[in-house]
Amino acid sequence: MAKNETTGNRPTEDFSAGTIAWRSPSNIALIKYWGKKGFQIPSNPSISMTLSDSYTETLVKCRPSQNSGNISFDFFFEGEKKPQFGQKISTFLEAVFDIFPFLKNFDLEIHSSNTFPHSAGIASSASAMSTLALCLCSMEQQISGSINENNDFFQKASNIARIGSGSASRSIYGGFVTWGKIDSLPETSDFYASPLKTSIHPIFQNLRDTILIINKNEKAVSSRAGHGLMENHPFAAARITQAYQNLDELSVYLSDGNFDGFVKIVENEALTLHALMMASNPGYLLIQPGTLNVIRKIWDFRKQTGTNIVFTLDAGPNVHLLYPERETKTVRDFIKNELLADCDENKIIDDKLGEGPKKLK
Ligand code: 2P0
Repeated sequence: MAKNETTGNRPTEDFSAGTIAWRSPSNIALIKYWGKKGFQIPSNPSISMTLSDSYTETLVKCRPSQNSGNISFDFFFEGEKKPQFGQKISTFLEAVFDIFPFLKNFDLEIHSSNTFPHSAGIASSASAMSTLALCLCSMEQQISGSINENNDFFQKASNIARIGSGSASRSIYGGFVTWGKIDSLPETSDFYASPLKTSIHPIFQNLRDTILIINKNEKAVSSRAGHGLMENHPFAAARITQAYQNLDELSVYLSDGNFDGFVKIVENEALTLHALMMASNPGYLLIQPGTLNVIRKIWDFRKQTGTNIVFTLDAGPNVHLLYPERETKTVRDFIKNELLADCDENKIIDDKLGEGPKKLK
C-alpha cells in the first residue's frame, strides 16, 4: 500500500468540531532501521522496544474552517509556538492530505508536550509523529461515525505515522515491535509496524532502559540526512544482509531467553549503526568521548560481575542501558558509582518496556 493508496472510511462531514488527544511513547530500536528505498520504505526490517514513561501527548482541537481548501493549523509545543516544529507538522500534514481530505474543512489547534525534556538529546519524532497520526485517525473515525479502535485503526495509524517518521510507525504498539517486510512473518509489512508475535521469554518481559544523557545538544547530522547517506553507501548491501540475519537471531533469543545472545546482537547493531555513519560519504561522528567511556565501563563491568546488562545507541551520543528488572539495584549502583560522571549534568532518564499508546479523555 503506497502513501496515497491507504484505505479508510469515507468521511460523512457530520463531525464539525471537537477535541481529540492521544499519548504515545518513544521507542528504541534493537535491530536498526538505517537507510530507505523510495518514500519512507525501510531498506531492512527493524525491531524495537516501546518505552513506557518517555512519551508525547498531543491534543488536537478542530473547528470548522474559515479558509476552505487549505490545511490550516496552529502548533504549540509545551504551550508555546515553535516555528521549527510547526514546519515539520506542516510537511507531514501536506504529505497525508490526500489520505485525510477532510482536513481542508477544519482549522486545527495542535498542542504537544513531552515527558522528557526536549533538550535531553532524546529523539522525539517517534512519539510526536505517532500521537499526531493517532489523532488524525481518531478524527477520521469520528467523522465516519465509527467508534471502535480495532486492528485496522492501529494499522492505519502506523502507516500514517511512518509517513511522518519511520521509527514512529513502531510506537503505535507496545512491547517488542517489528516494521519492514519479513517473508517468514506474514503479518509484517514495509508500510506499517506490527507487534512481534514471537513469544517473549520472562527475562525480557520486564526489560528496563536507563538512558544516559552524554550530551543533550541537538545532533549535527539529522537522521533524515543519515538515512540519505545510505544511498550508494559502500557497505549498504552487506548491511541489509546483516540486518536480516541479526533479526532472525534476535527473535530466537527473545523467545528462548538467551541473554548473552541478546547482548551479542543488540551491541552489534548499535556499533554497526555508528560505523555506517563513520563510513558514509561524507563521514560523520555522533558518538562522543563519553559514549566510548561508558561502553568500555559496561564491557568491563559485565565481564567482572556477569550482570545481565547491554547497551544500545540511537542516532546520537546517548547510551541506552537495557537490563532485566531483577538487576535494577546492581545496575543503579553501577551507574551511580561509575557512569554518572560521563553524563551531561549527571542526567539520566529511567524507563522500561511499555504498553503502547493511550487515548486520552
Ligand atoms: C531506528 N533511527 O530504527 C533508527 C536507528 C535512529 C537510529 O529511525 O527519516 O526519525 O523520519 O524516517 O525514524 C531515526 O530516524 O527517520 C531512526 P525518518 P527517523 O530507530
